[in-house]
Amino acid sequence: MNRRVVSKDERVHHRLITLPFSLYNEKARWALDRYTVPYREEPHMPFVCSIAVAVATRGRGGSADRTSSRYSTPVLILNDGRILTDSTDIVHFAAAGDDSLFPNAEVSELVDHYGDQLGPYTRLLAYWHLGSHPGMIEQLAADNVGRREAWAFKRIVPFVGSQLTRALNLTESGHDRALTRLRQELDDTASRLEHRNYLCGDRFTAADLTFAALLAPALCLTPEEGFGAILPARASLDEEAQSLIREVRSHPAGQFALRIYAEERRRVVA
Ligand SMILES: N[C@@H](CCC(=O)N[C@@H](CS)C(=O)NCC(=O)O)C(=O)O
Repeated sequence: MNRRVVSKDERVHHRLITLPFSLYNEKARWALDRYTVPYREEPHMPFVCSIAVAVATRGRGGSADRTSSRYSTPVLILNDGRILTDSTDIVHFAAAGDDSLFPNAEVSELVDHYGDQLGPYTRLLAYWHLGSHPGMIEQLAADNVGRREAWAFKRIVPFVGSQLTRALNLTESGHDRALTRLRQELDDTASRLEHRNYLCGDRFTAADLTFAALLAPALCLTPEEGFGAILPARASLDEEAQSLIREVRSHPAGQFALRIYAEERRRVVA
């Protein structure tokens, strides 16, 4: 899949280092696409993406937070040398000049809330199910990163698997807690939406973008639905994973995220 060439003008592109199928990366990519920021994506697999970040930032990385390490993605290397190492910073950068994406503190608080309270749990559930499907992470590599990296990644899958298990607490109790937290966030989000069309009122904001992007793996969105990378085909998943996806897709908050993708993921704001 060739997603590297976004800008026609090679002189002005920024570099976006990603873990392509990751939710925080999708959030950043969505904002850059929306505001037609010229960038070239450099997609990498787990672990490899951290090395790419270390190299691009000359070892400095960004700052760790509750959900990530100093070497997490997305990282946007601007063509003037500045480096943005957090998805929310990248969304702010992309939307600069358009106040409608971050109109007030409520929106910013909700963006942070979903970053802390939704993203880590959809991510854990996605890796949990990935781990129970032999060969699937290799297929993700084949579908989303360069051929050479996909080939090399196959050789380090066991090592990356054990790193992910440790870093994300991929245990039975971690899984159960993630499921409980995901369901809680879905219910809370649906309550917010009872009397409004968007999470913070009557207009699309960064809160809607963040919620939809961070829920994307649990919806198992396709490129046709607007997702900017390739997730496993739903039909290739076992019944437990498919049933979770059905549950999320039919939940009012999941329905909302699907609507936001359909209406806003390909919208371009001049
Ligand atoms: N708060 C960060 C979270 C980013 C994050 O957790 N990225 C993950 C991918 S989903 C990652 O790169 N993990 C590898 C690592 O942290 O070393 C953001 O919003 O940018």
